[in-house]
Amino acid sequence: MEMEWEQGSMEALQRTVRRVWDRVPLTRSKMEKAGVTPDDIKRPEDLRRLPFTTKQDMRDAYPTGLLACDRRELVRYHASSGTTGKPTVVAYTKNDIASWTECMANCLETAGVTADDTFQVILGYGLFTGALGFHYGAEALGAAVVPTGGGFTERQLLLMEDLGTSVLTSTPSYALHLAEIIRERNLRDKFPLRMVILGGEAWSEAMRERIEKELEVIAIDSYGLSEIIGPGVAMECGHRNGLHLNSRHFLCEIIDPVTGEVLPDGEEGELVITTITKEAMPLVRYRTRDLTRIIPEPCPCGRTGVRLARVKGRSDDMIIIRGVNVFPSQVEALLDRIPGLSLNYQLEITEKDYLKELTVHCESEATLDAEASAKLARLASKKLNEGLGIRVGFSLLAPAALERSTGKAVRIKKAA
Ligand code: DLL
Repeated sequence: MEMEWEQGSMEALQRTVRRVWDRVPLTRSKMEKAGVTPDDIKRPEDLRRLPFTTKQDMRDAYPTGLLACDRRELVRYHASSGTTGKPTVVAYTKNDIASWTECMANCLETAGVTADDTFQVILGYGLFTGALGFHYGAEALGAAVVPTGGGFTERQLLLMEDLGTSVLTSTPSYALHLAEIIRERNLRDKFPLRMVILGGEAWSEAMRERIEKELEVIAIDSYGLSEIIGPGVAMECGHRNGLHLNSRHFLCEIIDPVTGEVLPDGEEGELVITTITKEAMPLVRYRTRDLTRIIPEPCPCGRTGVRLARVKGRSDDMIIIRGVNVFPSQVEALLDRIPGLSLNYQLEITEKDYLKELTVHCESEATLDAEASAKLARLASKKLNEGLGIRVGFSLLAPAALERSTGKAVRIKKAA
């Protein structure tokens, strides 16, 4: 299969490979093991000769072992929550922030945002890449940004009305929650909202339809991940039938998650991304663990680059609650620090008012009386909320209440 690349992509890939070879020992030693050097990368097919970079590599290199620049060139850090209590840290140079801004501005233009829009950012500001990515991109495009951040529904509604918000970005679950309230209170006529840009978690076509109908808007899918840059990796156009990859900055492949073989266009597998413009933390063949496929047919909008189907979900067990990533093992590490709790636990995910909620069920080590149980449950609840940074439910179980597994434990409780 002949790969179609943008002009300049080959040179950009060669520069990136040379950069990690020269500056990132971990990646260089993987390349040496794979028997490939920067000089071997001459044609698009040679991309496949390069070793994968994995989430485990990011963990092993915590916090900045994959840096490919001098520390003094850094201007920003972001982080996403990790499995062992340690987050995955990502870093940016000035040029990286400029590329990211360009990526986001491109993406927003693809979605149909213009300088005339008032753009409300309903995503978390802070270590999460979501809000600041959209923020910079929308400003660069000339839109008027309203940086409300996540939550505080009443204030969101107030500012949407008073400032005339025409486009907002949030997670799909929050957008649906907002839509419900707007309908209940009959507020739809109060603002000129015309578009919502949604991402950060997997969502279905059914969810899109509901949001579009409820809010009388178009809902655009937006994809990205911190390790690669944040949001701004790929975005849908107004046709809403696949995500246009930002091909000037990223190369993508779809692989069989088990064998690692590159799959032909159209087949579903794990998305692998190579960054070709990043300076601080360029990643070669990063295994995203996200499942999708390349849509081979051209988009009616006329854009010719790579188009990805909606990301179906992750190939592993990550749970995303209100845009925040939660891993079972991360919960485990927190439970482990609470005296009196066993490590026999299960996570239950429910949906309330279209928002995902997480409940942690965990056994106590010993049989406790009512007062001691209540005290332990309160402590566990507090520690979990603090440790995860989101509100979670907690239920204390008696010893041996959960079914034991002979193989891997079932950490995610099946719906009844
Ligand atoms: O969620 C970046 C982002 C923020 C993208 C806002 C779009 C909008 P992380 O916290 O590192 O970064 O989580 C990245 O979230 O690997 C996917 O599993 C999932 N994800 C992100 N966007 C989508 C989407 C941000 N549109 C991880 N559809 C990714 C499905 C998505 N899953």
